[in-house]
Amino acid sequence: MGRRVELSAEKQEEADKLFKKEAFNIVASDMIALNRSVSDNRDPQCSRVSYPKVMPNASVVIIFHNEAWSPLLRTVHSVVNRSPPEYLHEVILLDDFSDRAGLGEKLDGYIKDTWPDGIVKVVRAPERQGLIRARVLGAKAATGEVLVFLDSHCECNVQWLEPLVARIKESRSALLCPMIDVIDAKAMSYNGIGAGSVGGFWWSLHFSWRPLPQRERKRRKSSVETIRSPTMAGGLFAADRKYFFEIGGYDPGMDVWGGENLEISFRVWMCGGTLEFVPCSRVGHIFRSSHPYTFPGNKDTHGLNSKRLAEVWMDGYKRLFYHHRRDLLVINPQFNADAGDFSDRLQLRRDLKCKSFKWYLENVYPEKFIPDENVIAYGMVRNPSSNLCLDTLSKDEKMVFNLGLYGCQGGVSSNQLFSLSQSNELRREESCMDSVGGEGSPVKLMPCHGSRGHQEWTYNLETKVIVHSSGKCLDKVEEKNGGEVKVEKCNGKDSQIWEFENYIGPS
Ligand code: UD2
Ligand code: MN
Repeated sequence: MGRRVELSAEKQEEADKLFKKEAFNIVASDMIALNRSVSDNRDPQCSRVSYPKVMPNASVVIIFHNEAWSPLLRTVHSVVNRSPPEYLHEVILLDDFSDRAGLGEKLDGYIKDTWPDGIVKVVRAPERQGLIRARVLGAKAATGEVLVFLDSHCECNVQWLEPLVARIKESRSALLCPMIDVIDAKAMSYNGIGAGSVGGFWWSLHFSWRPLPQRERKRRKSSVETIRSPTMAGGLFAADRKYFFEIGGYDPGMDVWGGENLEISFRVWMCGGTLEFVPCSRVGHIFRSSHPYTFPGNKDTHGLNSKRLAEVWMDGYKRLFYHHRRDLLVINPQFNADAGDFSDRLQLRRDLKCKSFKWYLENVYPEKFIPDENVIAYGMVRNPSSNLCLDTLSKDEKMVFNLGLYGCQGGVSSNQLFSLSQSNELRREESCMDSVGGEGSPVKLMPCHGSRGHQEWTYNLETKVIVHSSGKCLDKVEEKNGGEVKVEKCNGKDSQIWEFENYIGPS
């Protein structure tokens, strides 16, 4: 039933050792039945939905490179066992040139013995493709009406397939994601808590989970209705097979891992389709903290793939990506910033007559904060007497931490990019400067709450002081890199003087 695995001390030791290689607990996984059941954690409303008699059938494409045996086969068993045969056209196991023992003849033999009807097919890539081209190979081999992509370490929950194909029957231009449940990498328990309700992104072009937006709360009439999402995590989704290719499949110039999820998300919205999360379809996934495979040539494939997507889809907003990745801005052989030729993708965008990225931001992701648009000021926030600037000191911005100071970097460090918003927040993408207001209390960066109070700051252009809602002034503590800032009684001294790199003014 998806419960956690308890290991003896001895087995735990072995598991810890292997964890480094696999990035999940393979000892525990090997102890669990390949066809284990999981608890039905859907909204109770879901079991009362009735689906049409006739729905499109699906090819489930599972790509893998050197995946461990038990998670791979548990994925396949869960697909076959929990999909109604009339809608499961085939399962395609696309082997992206694995060289791990057991994934060759042994796998072929197991599949032939277990599913003699041929429902599960193995297709092998002649050389390493990376996950993006591997998925396209799998999709080309598929003949079902719908494509469903899965990672090779998933477990499908009860009735996972029906709501996906039912929605595609209604809307062929919808890309549909099941809700992703977490299979704990250590205990291998199937936990019904997905990380968030919809997908977003950071301007560094990493994916983020977001809470359910207000507008979706309003729009949806019931909890079983699909949720429109600006982006997807990438691995688990369904699409009408023909539509998937009509809108350009994937960018074949993208290597190994990363970026393709945002690329297809922006593309489907901008080119007339939708991206929807399906609450009644749930699939577990083992979230691993590192990649248990090689990156040929040691390339930063996430960076290079993201550069391609920024160049093709983001119009002028690509500047915000390059602010985080100046190293990718110029083609410098030393930094390996050559993302290759993407003229075919630009042509695709023209052929499909896709809308602008500005349209996407305004209509699909209106809550996305744009650091240099509709703001009072942005850029470095500099204390002139010391030439120190406000700086995140590279801390994890999903956490709460004390804001720091660092020598001003002339605009080349994204850690020093701050905005003074129209609602008087001093902020980053998601986090705001926050002070409880007591004299000498430190200033923290924490999630923006949007209701002013501790997060309200006003800038006085004449006196160059930043005044907190408590009436106190932003003050630097010590004149050194890594020093902190605090609020103090306003005194007009040099330590309370701040200049914004770009001042636009209130609108
Ligand atoms: C997430 C996605 C993943 C992909 C990635 C961004 C989820 C749950 N997972 O990372 O699907 O979109 O973000 O690129 O949304 N693989 C190959 N060839 C390779 C490398 C990987 O076939 O060269 C396979 C791998 O065996 C796995 C799948 O691709 O089945 C995804 O790789 P991952 O699980 O390492 O990615 P993940 O979940 O960290
Ligand atoms: Mn994965």
